[in-house]
Amino acid sequence: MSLKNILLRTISQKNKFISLTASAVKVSNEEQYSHGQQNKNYSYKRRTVATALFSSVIVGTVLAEKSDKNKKKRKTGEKTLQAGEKRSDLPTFRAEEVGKHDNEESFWVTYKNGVYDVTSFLPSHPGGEQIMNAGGLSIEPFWNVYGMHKTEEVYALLESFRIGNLHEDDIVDHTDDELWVKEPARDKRLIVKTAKPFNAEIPPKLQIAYFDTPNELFYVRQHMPVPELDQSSHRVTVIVKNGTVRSKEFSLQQLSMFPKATVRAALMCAGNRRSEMNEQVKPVKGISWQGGAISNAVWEGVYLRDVLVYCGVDTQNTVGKHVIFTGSDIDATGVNFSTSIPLDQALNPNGRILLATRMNGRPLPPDHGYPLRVIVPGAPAVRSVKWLESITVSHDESSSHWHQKDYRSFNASKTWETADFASAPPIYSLPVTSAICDPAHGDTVAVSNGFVEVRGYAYSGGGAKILRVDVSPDCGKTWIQAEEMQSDDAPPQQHYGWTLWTARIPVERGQRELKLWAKATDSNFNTQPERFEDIWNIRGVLSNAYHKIKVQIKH
Ligand SMILES: Nc1nc2c(c(=O)[nH]1)N[C@H]1C(S)=C(S)[C@@H](COP(=O)(O)O)O[C@H]1N2
Ligand SMILES: [Mo]
Repeated sequence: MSLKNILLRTISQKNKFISLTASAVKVSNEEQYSHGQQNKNYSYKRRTVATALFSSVIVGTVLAEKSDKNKKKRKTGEKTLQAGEKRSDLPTFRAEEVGKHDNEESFWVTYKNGVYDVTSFLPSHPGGEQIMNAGGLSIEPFWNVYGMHKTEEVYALLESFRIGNLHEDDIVDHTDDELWVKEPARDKRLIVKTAKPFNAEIPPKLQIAYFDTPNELFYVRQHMPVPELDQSSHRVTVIVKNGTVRSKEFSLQQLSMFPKATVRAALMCAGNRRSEMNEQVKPVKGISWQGGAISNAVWEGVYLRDVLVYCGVDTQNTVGKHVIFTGSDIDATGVNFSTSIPLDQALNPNGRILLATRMNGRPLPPDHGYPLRVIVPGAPAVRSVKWLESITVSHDESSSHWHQKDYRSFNASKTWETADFASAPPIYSLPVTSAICDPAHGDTVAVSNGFVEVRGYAYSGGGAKILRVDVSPDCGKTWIQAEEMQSDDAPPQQHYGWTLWTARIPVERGQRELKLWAKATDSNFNTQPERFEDIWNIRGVLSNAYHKIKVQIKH
């Protein structure tokens, strides 16, 4: 096979690999601050890959030829530099420049600070064409998978091809790559906010294209790598702490003995629309979600309430008690993801809380909690713990970082210095919100019969239903009610799906620009606040002010 063909074949592989590895997006400092996931001590099993052959014979030969210089250095007592260490005698290259050298004519790779021209090594690479995947890139993520490279000899061989230093700003830390190589494949249409952990929103025009969001387009919010679980061996333990501690373990098979339950529920991250608060008022900490951290699905499983009652939970004395949900994903310090809700809320039949195994008629995808997750409809999605491992009824809330130091409510004057997380109320429900999905801010829109069509979603937490969506074409002087509303027919108190809406806005002849404001009203007759200023908070949660955009008009 010619190198050209190899290249063509490997380009698609390479793209796949890149999307799973470090390159694209780094976790923002804010997120690291709040979730501490930058530590490298994850206890995941190292991935071993048996596919690549590595012939020490060939390496030996090449080494003998190429590392003469190094040996001489050692003999003369000169300090030998570690592989990838910075060398002041060599020029500096930007990653962009290195990236151009990804073909058989000129083939460069990087390793830590080092830039290497390994073009002449290509024909003798023991792993054959595999090396083409690393063209113009760091070889670290690849060597983290193909661990047989991590020997003195290979490092020395690499160093013999050294031509320069990688610019400091372009050096990416790959030491934890192996945690991420098993991440599931993701739909390319998702808008990636951070790659590790994977956080992505659904593009607005796809949000309104389906009432129930296809599983592969459902927004994804991870704090850690996705754990690998199996539905046949998975167990969930229910622990009831009530003076004595009793616990019961359930396989998924055993769980399926409870009456089957189906609920249509949108999940919305408490940080949805955070970017608007961030841009319109002042900076907040957190992933800069636009309006795409909400999606809608039909979930199947069994009611949490039924399982708790079966396990002997006292349904009368509920005040002051909590239900802690723990997932299988663990952070750098070995702590499992966990959060809790009040027991009262967990037992409320209207709450329709599920232990769900299916999403839109299919098993849960790994990204959404396979094989088991909680769905707490109408609550911020953080309470819907994925990869559910245990359920604990306790006098205490979850002690986890995610429960204690995040997803709590503060007023607009609280700062990171003055905010007291311990006394701030945890967010267990969601306020009414809406967003315009089509057109997008800045779009040029066509007029048809004197109208512009505007489409979006609206949603409210706690089982409230959307009653009305209003759009203003003149900064609030007049409001036009959306005429088409698509929603689930569940009654108020139990209404957990979102509403998709369409409004028709009249425009004048010759009008070039249109400002649009959208707000929704729910079945409690709560409506969105106008300004982000009044609801600003340090974490940028519950960012539900009017959605305001501006578009150009084409007649
Ligand atoms: N085990 C576990 N559950 C979790 C999370 C997580 O990181 N680990 N993230 C939570 C948050 S903050 C959100 S917004 C939702 C996102 O659910 P989705 O990825 O299925 O959209 O999952 C919640 N459940
Ligand atoms: Mo979230």
